[in-house]
Amino acid sequence: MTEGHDEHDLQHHNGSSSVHRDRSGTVALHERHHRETGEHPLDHLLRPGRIPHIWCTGCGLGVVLTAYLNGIQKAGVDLDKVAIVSGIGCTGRIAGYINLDSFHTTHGRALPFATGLKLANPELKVSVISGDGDLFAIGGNHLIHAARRNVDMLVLCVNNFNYGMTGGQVAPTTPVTARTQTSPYGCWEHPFNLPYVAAASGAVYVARWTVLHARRLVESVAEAVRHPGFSFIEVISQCPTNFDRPNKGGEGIDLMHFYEKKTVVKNGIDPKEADIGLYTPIVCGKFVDQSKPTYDSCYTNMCTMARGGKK
Ligand SMILES: Cc1ncc(C[n+]2csc(CCOP(=O)(O)OP(=O)(O)O)c2C)c(N)n1
Ligand code: SF4
Ligand SMILES: [Mg+2]
Repeated sequence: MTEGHDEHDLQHHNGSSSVHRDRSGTVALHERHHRETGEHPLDHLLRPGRIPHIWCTGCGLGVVLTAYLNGIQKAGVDLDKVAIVSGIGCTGRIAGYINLDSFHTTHGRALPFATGLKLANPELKVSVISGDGDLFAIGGNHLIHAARRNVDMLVLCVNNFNYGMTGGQVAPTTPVTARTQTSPYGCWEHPFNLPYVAAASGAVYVARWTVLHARRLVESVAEAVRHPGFSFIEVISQCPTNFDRPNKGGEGIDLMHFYEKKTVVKNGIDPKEADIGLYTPIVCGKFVDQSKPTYDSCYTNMCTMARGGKK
């Protein structure tokens, strides 16, 4: 993928597609629509005008998109009140393919944009969907502070261990010894363990899945969207073009087999035990699920207090 597709870094897609869009959120209606029209049950949530997509053969991002759409429907929230925000990258393209209010913002700035949306309109259910580089390199500062403040939103981070869109540079998630365009002899930097960073920063819901765990990811998205506060889900996904090729990890299907063999689900463990190496076993699961007051509710209370109790 090249960044040439990003001539408009900031785009607002507000649902102008002519595809039938069922706002009721009920699966039964979607299935009937599918039977009657022959469309895929998720077509009403996609923008056919933006297809064909830019993703490479064997990339895991299609699974993430499908799982998110199924999860947000399963959450049972009003789809008119859902806002999706992304930064820049192959992952960031997800926002533009979804036929809901979606914003493709600048690199690393999805979280401040999403925080502003939420504060201006607390009724919104905000989801940020972006890559490991976008959220933990250029946007790392925003990530830790949004988690610390417990802003009510879901952050879905696709970790493919590199900057996929720009040709496969080293990222803060690249495992030690992994070869990338900018670490041709092997990465020697210590990578972040993303669930550990999110949890230590204050996230109230933290989970990790791979693209093989599509059903668990759907459940997790539905649960996290309903969970008040800052929810963080990491999805490990292959990048057969730019990461797995130099590291001889194989094609997309080989990586799916790898996830099948090498992942272990350990719900409830301390996320600091969930480090990842280069093609070493991956611990998945829901690691954190707790409650604390959200930034937006505290802010609203403080405003009420400052007005002498008037709402
Ligand atoms: C301010 C700024 N710096 C750098 C870039 C170039 N850039 C675009 S996407 C990207 C990396 C994306 O990596 P990641 O977030 O991991 O997403 P992926 O493509 O791997 O899904 C970079 C560095 C940019 N668009 N804007
Ligand atoms: S395989 Fe890599 S470069 Fe290709 S679309 Fe997926 S993340 Fe981007
Ligand atoms: Mg990436």
